[in-house]
Amino acid sequence: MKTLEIKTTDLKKLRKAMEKELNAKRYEHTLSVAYTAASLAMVHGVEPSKALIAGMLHDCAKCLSNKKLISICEKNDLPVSETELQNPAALLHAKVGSFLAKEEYKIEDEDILNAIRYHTTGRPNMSELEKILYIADYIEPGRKHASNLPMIRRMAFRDLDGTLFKILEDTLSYLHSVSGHLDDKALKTGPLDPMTQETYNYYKKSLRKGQNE
Ligand code: DGI
Ligand code: FE
Ligand code: FE
Repeated sequence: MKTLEIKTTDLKKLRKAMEKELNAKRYEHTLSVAYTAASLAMVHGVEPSKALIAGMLHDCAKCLSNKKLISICEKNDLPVSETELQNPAALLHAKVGSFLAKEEYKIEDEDILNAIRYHTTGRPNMSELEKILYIADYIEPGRKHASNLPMIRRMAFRDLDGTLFKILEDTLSYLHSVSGHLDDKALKTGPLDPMTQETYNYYKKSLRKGQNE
């Protein structure tokens, strides 16, 4: 396992910065995600301190306005898709968060930066840390409304890919249900990001392949 040196003082600094940057509810969520991710990392052979940092910073851009999110992207040549423009709060905070993690909070570890970058949509062929952050964000103790939570929480400590797929399935079905029409592109939450669908397709195929082997 590749270890990452993280000083307690650094972690304390990040925590304080998040307390300042986020509203109270988002800060509580952040702490819960950080420690849930660290616990998952311990079970699945990933460096816990990496998971802790990824969790601590994953929503660092969540309390920025849509205008600010878009202007950070424009100023720094971060590409913004049509879909992201329609729901910047949900879809751009991960991309901008990853950018800020590197530039403001001086995180150099690419795996941590990618975990933050893809924590909302996932992506095909995710690293173990990327999966852990994606899952921790969904199962942290403060989450209450997602479907199948007790089952998904248990599963997360045994089977990362299966859990990831179940969450993707439930997220897609949630995103469609708020619109009421499975084929309605104009979802209330903004359109589906093609990456969410690609991630779902990828894991559906890879899990099926695993079962047939
Ligand atoms: O930032 P959090 O609220 O902790 O959670 P998150 O970053 O996973 O997701 C923010 C929201 O984005 C969540 O309600 C699910 C939603 N989401 C995930 N994939 C897509 C999406 N929303 C849209 N419009 N399109 C997607 O593909
Ligand atoms: Fe988020
Ligand atoms: Fe989150």
